[in-house]
Amino acid sequence: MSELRALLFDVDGTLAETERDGHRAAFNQAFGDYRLPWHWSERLYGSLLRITGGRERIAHFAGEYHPDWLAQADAAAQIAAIHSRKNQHYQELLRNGGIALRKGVRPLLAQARAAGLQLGIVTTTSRGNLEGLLAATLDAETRAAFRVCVAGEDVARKKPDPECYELALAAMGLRPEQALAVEDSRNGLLAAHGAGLQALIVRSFYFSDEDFPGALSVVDDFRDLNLGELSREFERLCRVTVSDMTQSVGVPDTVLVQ
Ligand code: XBP
Ligand code: MG
Repeated sequence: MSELRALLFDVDGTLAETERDGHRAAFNQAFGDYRLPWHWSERLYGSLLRITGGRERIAHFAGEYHPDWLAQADAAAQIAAIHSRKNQHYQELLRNGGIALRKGVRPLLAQARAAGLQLGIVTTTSRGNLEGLLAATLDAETRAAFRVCVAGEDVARKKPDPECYELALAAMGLRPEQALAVEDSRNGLLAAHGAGLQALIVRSFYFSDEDFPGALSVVDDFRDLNLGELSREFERLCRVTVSDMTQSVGVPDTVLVQ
């Protein structure tokens, strides 16, 4: 038996519905800026979400649909430039208040803090996007409560690789059986499980029909959650497979927001 000490939140799809009208729209704007005749429809974007990371997603799409373009000598540099432009568009949207937190997120954060749980963020998106979302949606005190934030730049391998969760646990000084991941995607679930964490799934627009084998619980809405019940279920099911590895890993400065 182990006690729940921390909640680790995924961002895209979980804290906010950022993908369809946020990242996707920004990718399309960037394609236009670079005069590429590419357009990611809602449906196509859903299938591209299997590839985590914006640069990786562009490269995968080009390989599938425009292999001649990808064969150019400077394709990697072009992808980096397109991705950077996409993030500028996305962050402008955030500054303009274009993306809200999902309903029920704020009360859950308040309940978790009142219950003495630590909070962390484990995302595949770029750090600037994460900071832009938090700045646009949360007050400074709540932002400061996220002591550990792991972003896409902090890892060598993105979700479904468990590296991001391992890094967060190490930074918080926690063992896997002391933290619960809050995710919306299969890749996120795999990353959490790979690091030995249990995961709560809150279904999002793009993963509404997905199977989530082994999840602690799958709900449609944050407002369906009861933190007390969740903690009890967590503690009942928690595997007691303690890994000392997480306590001996150093904490890179880049992982800490403050
Ligand atoms: C989200 C992602 C990201 C975003 C785009 O993962 O896979 O790639 O779609 O962000 P998570 P970038 O739900 O784990 O946050 O373009 O900055 O990669
Ligand atoms: Mg997600």
